[in-house]
Amino acid sequence: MSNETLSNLLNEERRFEPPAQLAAAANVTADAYARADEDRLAFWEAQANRLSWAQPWNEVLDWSNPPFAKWFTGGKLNAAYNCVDRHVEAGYGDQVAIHFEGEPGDTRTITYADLQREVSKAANALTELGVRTGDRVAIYMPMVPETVFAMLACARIGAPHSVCFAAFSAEALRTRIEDASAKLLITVDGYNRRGAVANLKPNADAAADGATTIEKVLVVRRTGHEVPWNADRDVWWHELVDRQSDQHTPEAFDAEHPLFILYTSGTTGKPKGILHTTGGYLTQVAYTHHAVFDLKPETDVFWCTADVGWVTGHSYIVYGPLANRATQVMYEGTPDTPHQGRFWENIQKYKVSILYTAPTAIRMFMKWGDDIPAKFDLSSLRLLGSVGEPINPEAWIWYRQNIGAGRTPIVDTWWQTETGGIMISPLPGVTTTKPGSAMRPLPGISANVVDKDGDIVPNGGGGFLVLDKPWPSMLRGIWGDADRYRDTYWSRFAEQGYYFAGDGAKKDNDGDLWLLGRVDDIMLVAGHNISTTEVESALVSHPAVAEAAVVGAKDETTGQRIVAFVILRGGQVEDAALDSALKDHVSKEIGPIAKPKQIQFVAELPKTRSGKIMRRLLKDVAEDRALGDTTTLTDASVMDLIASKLPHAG
Ligand code: 6R9
Repeated sequence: MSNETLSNLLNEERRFEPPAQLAAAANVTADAYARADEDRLAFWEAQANRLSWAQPWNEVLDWSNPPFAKWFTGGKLNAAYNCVDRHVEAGYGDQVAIHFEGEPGDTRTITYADLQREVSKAANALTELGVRTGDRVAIYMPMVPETVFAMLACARIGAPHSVCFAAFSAEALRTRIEDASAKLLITVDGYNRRGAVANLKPNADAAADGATTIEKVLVVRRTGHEVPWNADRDVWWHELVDRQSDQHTPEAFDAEHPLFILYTSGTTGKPKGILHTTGGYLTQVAYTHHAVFDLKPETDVFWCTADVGWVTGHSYIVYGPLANRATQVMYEGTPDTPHQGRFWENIQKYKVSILYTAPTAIRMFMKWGDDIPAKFDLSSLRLLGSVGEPINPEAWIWYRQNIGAGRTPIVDTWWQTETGGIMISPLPGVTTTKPGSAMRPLPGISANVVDKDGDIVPNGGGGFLVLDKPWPSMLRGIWGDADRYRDTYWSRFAEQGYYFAGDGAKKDNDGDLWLLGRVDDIMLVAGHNISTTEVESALVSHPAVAEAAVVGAKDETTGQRIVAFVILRGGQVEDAALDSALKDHVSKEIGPIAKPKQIQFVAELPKTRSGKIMRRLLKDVAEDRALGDTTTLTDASVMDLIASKLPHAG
């Protein structure tokens, strides 16, 4: 990436120091970096000791067969025991684990003692259904507490779970079931979405019909509407689970026992089943949740708005927070049901103190307008987090001003399904933050930016983000495909032995990191590499713009030309004057080379269910071609709307 085109983000001069009060009582202080640098393995050993082990490990890290890591070899533990039972045994059974808020407004309060009973009953039920240690269980569930019970019940008996987003199709579910040869499918009759019932059972049935490995389908009753029923295969959760004993003795499993498989779609080819194991994964998610969110289990209320079917839900709704005895909010529905202030109403109602959400949501709130959050009491908030995409500096500032009252720190956390836990992030009590930067690797984590030859770039340079040392929650492979694991992540910089994350990044003059999006999305305009993130951030820094997605479309003269899809903030009018004002604004912010050739005003952007913009589809539209695979899209009709608005460029 050429430096001249990357000056925009690095001109960001605003700085935010940690609030003194937070810094004074922070869970993790600056010395953690030095301690971890001095002896990385001893550092992670100390973090592993935050958990309860049935048998201690012999070796912290076995890296004798890279890229296949083993952490805490010989150690034994049970993940569900660590997330539930030990808190009850320590006298915290009455502490609320989950405040569940259904979309229609129904609520459930689940204490740690309740959680222990529910997980134990579910574990007994799975055993009765014939699930044994090592068997795979597919979970096709929405945001309801039974999803957490089911995941922990699997962990408790050592049966790796494979959670599949409730919004995925029957076919997507079927391929995931088959790839993992799952024996049991756990699903739900339906769930509430946008004021209506989303019917899940027919999809689950279609997938189970096509997947020969499924023996039984366990069905949670959430909505109570009538569903098709196959008496040979289907079992109601309330009939089977409710009659089980609420006592269950957890067995300790090897630190490297598989905990779960989670599929990432990627852009091409069949989904990759990312494999995570028990000891290292739980160590890193517990530590990072403690360090990055500064959780005080006695007083904080944590809310991660991700879906549990995404890795963020696995690590920061289920395993990290519960290992740390958090009290958290779990919300079933969408942010605009029944009104656009629902998130803020939830925060006010449960006095949420730590909020973890995604840039896509933040930009949507910007679009809806500042007056909506202003109607609610958000004074309980003390820390805000972001994950999923680069956060544009203006969205960062909006978040801090409008949600955090200008006083809460923001932790922009970079990580992946493959990394299992947070890798790059500020520490809220230590780091002076820069809007738009994830700052630096956490204590015990090592990352760098290299050029195409794998040479480390100096401060001020840009290139590819790599992870140059193994970390405890790293993926242990792709389920059933060791070669693909090596090829995908370790072949690009094989000589150096680096893990290639697939993201572009820039190191500023202080050595802090700025993530620039997937390298596949980087545009090449008249010989210049331009990152989509930079142009999008420039557009979002214009007061009329809420959200932008930029793609490089084929162009005869310049190789690629920049096409921008722009969502305006509430009350703005799209006209020719604004069109040229936005082009000039980008030109001024970054340089004439980055000026979009074409701007298209749109109402929505195509996104995956986890909120990432699917630029690939926008590129199809910009290049006037039939759309590629749209199966991971939240709402496929969005593309028709966008395509119908774009004047065909030819
Ligand atoms: C946790 C999660 C991983 C990809 C990752 C990167 C993007 C995530 C980010 C970020 C910039 C951040 N990403 N967090 N980019 N800043 N704070 O999102 O996992 O769904 O596997 O996606 O998301 O491109 O490579 P996953």
